[in-house]
Amino acid sequence: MSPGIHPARRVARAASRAPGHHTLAEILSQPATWREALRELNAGQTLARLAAAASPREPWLIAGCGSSYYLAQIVAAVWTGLLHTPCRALPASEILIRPEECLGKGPAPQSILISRSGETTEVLRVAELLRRRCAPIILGATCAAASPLEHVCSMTMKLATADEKSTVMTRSFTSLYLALLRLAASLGQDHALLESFSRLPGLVAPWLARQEAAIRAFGRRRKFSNCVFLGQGLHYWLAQEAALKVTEMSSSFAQAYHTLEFRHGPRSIAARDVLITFLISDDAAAEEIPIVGEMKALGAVTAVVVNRATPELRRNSNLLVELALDEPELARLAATAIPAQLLGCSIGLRKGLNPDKPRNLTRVVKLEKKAGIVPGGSKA
Ligand code: F1P
Repeated sequence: MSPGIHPARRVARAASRAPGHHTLAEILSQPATWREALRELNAGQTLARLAAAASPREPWLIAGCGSSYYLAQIVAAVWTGLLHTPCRALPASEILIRPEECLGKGPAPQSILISRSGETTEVLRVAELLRRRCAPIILGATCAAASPLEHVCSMTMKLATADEKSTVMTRSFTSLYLALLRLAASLGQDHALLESFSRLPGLVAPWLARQEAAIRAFGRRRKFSNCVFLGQGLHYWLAQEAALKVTEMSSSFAQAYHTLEFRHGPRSIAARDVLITFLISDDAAAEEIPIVGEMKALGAVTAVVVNRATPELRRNSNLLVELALDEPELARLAATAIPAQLLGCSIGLRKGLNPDKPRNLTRVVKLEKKAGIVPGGSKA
């Protein structure tokens, strides 16, 4: 035991070494982090520079890897709706493997590259490719205060306050989401959405304080052989991200489907040791809610994340997480992402793993320079 260290500091130091300490702290810090990250965005020049440079009604290309790719898919759907222009999301690897198919023959489209670290090789190489293909805008979206990404992008949105010690993306994911949502709400002049950003952190903080213990206890209580996440529309990509969180933090099998697609075959895996989590959307709730009861009848363990619960959901959910937020669904989506983060962390701890140091993972995926799909051997 180190002599001379104040007992309180000894306790704090021991706590900081506890498995999952950083990951859990980052998950629980999200409402406060969102407030700071949005303040950082408002204080920066990204919004003004983007508004000046963006071509309205021109398409956008949005790319990333891992969680940042799933975020790219969510942002592409949101930007398409708010800007009324086609926005397409792709994994960075696909653009490198099939540049002509992804970028067409002429100049590349205005683009957004999402990378928490700003160091992921595939993303950097897409940035170089977009420059060679004369993309009019290459907006980097990162949580790194300084990174190679900003040197290859034409402008960079940096949310350093949302960066993490952890390997797994949690608050960086939701903060980058809210910042990119804020940009589109401003460009698309969606005033109701714009007003929600200042309220959201103050509404989600007490909600999270009330919900987190029950969600974590639920993840610890049972042993699941498989975790399924279901969602329609935007929630499908949030379901993909949720499945990745559980896989990364707990080295567990997890997969995502469109909710109504689950009936067309995958439901064959419903069983007593399978957790099926429903991310209920506003516009498809009437079609999604009956499936919760169907899966419960097959013996599966059901968890539901919904804005307003119904008596049917209360009857058929083993875990019900109700947001009860009178805010636009696009703003609520950041809160909808949190239960799966907590589940992944608690399932990992239950398995005796350390979510702060996920098995087989590194915080950044860096590729050696070699011939093949990427420059140094790119076909582009
Ligand atoms: C992307 C990423 C993460 C994944 C892991 C490895 O990183 O693939 O999504 O969870 O941390 O890196 P980045 O490009 O967003 O830094």
